[in-house]
Amino acid sequence: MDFAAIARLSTEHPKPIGLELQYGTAGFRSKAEQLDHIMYRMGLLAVLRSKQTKSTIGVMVTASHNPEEDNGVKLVDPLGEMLAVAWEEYATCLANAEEQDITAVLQDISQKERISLMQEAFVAIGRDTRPSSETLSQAVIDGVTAFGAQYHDYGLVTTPQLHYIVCCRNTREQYGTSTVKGYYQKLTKAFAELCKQASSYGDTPRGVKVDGANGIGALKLKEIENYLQKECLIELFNDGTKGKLNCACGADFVKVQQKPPQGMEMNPNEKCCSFDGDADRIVYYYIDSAGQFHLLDGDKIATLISTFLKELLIKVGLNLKMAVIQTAYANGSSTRYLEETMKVPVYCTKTGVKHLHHKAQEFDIGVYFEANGHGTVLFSKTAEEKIRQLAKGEVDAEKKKAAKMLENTIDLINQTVGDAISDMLVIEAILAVKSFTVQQWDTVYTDLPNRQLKVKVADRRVIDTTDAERCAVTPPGLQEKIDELVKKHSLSRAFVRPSGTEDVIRVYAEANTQENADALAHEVSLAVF
Ligand code: 16G
Ligand code: ZN
Repeated sequence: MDFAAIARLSTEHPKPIGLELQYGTAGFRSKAEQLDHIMYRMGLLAVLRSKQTKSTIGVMVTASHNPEEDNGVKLVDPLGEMLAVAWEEYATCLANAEEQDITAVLQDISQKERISLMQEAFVAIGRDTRPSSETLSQAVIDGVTAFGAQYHDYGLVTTPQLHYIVCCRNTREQYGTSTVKGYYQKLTKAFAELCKQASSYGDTPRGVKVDGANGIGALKLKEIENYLQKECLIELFNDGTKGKLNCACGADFVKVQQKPPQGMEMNPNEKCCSFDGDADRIVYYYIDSAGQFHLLDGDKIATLISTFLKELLIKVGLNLKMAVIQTAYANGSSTRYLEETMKVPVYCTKTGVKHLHHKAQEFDIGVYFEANGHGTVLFSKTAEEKIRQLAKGEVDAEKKKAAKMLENTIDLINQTVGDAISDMLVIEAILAVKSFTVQQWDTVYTDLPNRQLKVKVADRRVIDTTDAERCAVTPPGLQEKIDELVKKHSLSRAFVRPSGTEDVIRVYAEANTQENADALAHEVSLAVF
């Protein structure tokens, strides 16, 4: 192993003096100009992780919904999951090491994890459309080659496309063909099959307006359109030709501001959706004839998908355990509707995709969505086998049809991670099959008015939470105060948690009216001091 080469090249990717960064819930995120050394080092770390797992590891250069000037990087584990938690610490350690210590840190990790350095390694690299991404991904490549490993630069891809590719490569193409073209073919075939089941198929062309957040999602949506037949007419806005990435547009803007993005022409009752900057989140919305804005977020999406799946499961008569996984941010109405009306068990985990994903793996079918629009569905191996068996078996026509629809849904969903393009196609297919308008979908249940606030404090770590972030254990007395405040309103709920991505405390409140939700959020934020 040529550690001298690693050390030599690392001087070309120097660490700014005193800069300390942490591999958080979304990998590393910072101003782009602070990230060159991080990229080089993550190239190195990806090689180590690849040697350890004897698999392809992914490196995605993106800062998702952050401003265009930011950038970031995330590692993708063998089956397309988020990097294992133990390795987040190694990532932080390597990122903050002084230059002369880099090789020692690498050797230390190798020893701890008993990694054979002679093992071959392969890294799959992808990037978003940020102006800084190309140079930064070159720094990742420098790290990979300094370590003497092989790589493939997939260039401009969405985050979920890279997750898909990594999974395909490591399952010997069982999950699909490990190219962007393979991804389009897999998804559009499943989508066409699913849409064929819609009784209205062919009568009214169904359309959706998409806000591409001026990012990679827009680019990739244009590509997938070439593979789509006429099942879905996509009208793309914020395609990156005029506006700036994530600037007054995109899923995060729409969800947080609770208003339409700029750059989109909306007519009353038209179905619209927004992607985020790396296309792993999606939210839907429309404006009604009175001009009022209606948001259909991750909770509404989880409800639509799980209801659809449950109805099909009843038809095929398979006794599979399905659950919906949410976070504390899930609107109380969605949880109530799922549990009480749909009789679907609901579980709550801490914020962050890895927590939801992990919990969802415990079920035959685990539907997980964060309210912000990141989510997918996981099918266990057994569930998948049973469904595929039924779909090709000698069963009655109705059963077979339902089994085929479940099979198409399995193929249409990106099980590796939340995926705006895949989720959009799943939603469009379900709406077509059920002959549902966006308004009908919206009225399945009514969201409780809610408010999110952020509070700047000296040290956000003074707040520690339990019970999936719904209860504050420190500082002493805070939870009691919150409980008192919540009691003053009806249908109310509130919690506080330290953000994992910003130096702030987040406050969430919901209540029977918007005024009460606003008041409660305000009162709780005062209690934090
Ligand atoms: C990250 C998470 C997202 C979560 C958000 C919360 C991943 C890939 N992303 O963006 O799931 O909702 O952080 O941010 O896990 P916060 O801790 O600042 O509220
Ligand atoms: Zn994202």
